[in-house]
Amino acid sequence: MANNHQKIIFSGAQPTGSLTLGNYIGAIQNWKALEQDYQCLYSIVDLHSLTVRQNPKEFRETCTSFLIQYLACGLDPEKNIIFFQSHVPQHTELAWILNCHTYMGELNRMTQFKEKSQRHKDNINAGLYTYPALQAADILLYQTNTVPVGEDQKQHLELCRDIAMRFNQAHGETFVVPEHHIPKVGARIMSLQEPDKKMSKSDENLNGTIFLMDSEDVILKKMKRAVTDSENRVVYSDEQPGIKNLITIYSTVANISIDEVVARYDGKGYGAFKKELAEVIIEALRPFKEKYDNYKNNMDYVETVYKRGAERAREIAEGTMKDVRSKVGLLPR
Ligand code: AQP
Repeated sequence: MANNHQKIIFSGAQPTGSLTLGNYIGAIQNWKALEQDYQCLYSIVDLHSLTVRQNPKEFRETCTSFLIQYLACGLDPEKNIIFFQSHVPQHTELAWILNCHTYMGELNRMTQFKEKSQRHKDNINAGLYTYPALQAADILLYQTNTVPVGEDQKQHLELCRDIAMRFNQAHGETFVVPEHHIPKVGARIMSLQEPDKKMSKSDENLNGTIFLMDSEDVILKKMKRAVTDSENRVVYSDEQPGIKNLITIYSTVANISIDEVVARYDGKGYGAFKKELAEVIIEALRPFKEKYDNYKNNMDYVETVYKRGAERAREIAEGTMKDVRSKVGLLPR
């Protein structure tokens, strides 16, 4: 359990497809940096993935693979609480109560709902619509102080804060009102094919997304095909969104400033830049791939990690739920 002075961090990713370089740069890379100073909870938010139809067998495999990918990214299960959202039933219990404190007008404004309902016209379900209330429950259950996320989650986080404040006002101080932590560089990694769209796990154009699990050859090919422009100058400018995105990726993965990247490739063409960027990514992902294979061969350990993680998470979550149930007037069990 967190000691009284330790701030709480919560974040998560949906287990659909496989983790992308966007997820890594926008979120997971920062999660790792926080584990020394904070009590961090990192969840695989499997219930959120059910807003899209899943094949049960494949979904179980994807969930397990996500947990292994978290570990392979270097998240330490001793320091952090790593768990599946569905293993902590308090998430859905609180989500219902928060649904009753969320207005339809607010949900109607969520851009992710609008985008996803465009993409899945045959399945615009109520879960997709009320997703932000479940996400608010994920965060508020743990009295989270800070949520490290990519730029795309900012709107949901603002709604989460509004729900927390509304609840506190109606029932008395119950939830910590969380802040978001959005990285200054890399908060929105764009598709390699359509640099005006964010890089996404579920993009049908696979060439737009680099997955952490991609082989070296695939990374090189995707990078070579990345959309740029005819300028052939490595310049960080809104006029050149494709190359701007690649410079951002270089800077965050190699951990050097944007200016340094630009200076390094001054006078060199896109060919050399893209090839070396692919090498930087491949190098950075090498330990990830080795660790992934090791964990994959040690499933007993992986199982212990998520079971222990859920136990620790349930203990904290139940503390909050006892208070919430009492505040809204439910009889003690
Ligand atoms: N392109 C991105 N750039 C920076 N950060 C990103 N994140 C996602 N895409 C980018 C951040 O990664 C964390 C986990 O995201 P998620 O699993 O909740 O999924 P998402 O935001 O819905 O991302 P996807 O890849 O687009 O998933 P699908 O295709 O399944 O909907 C979050 O902190 C997010 O900000």
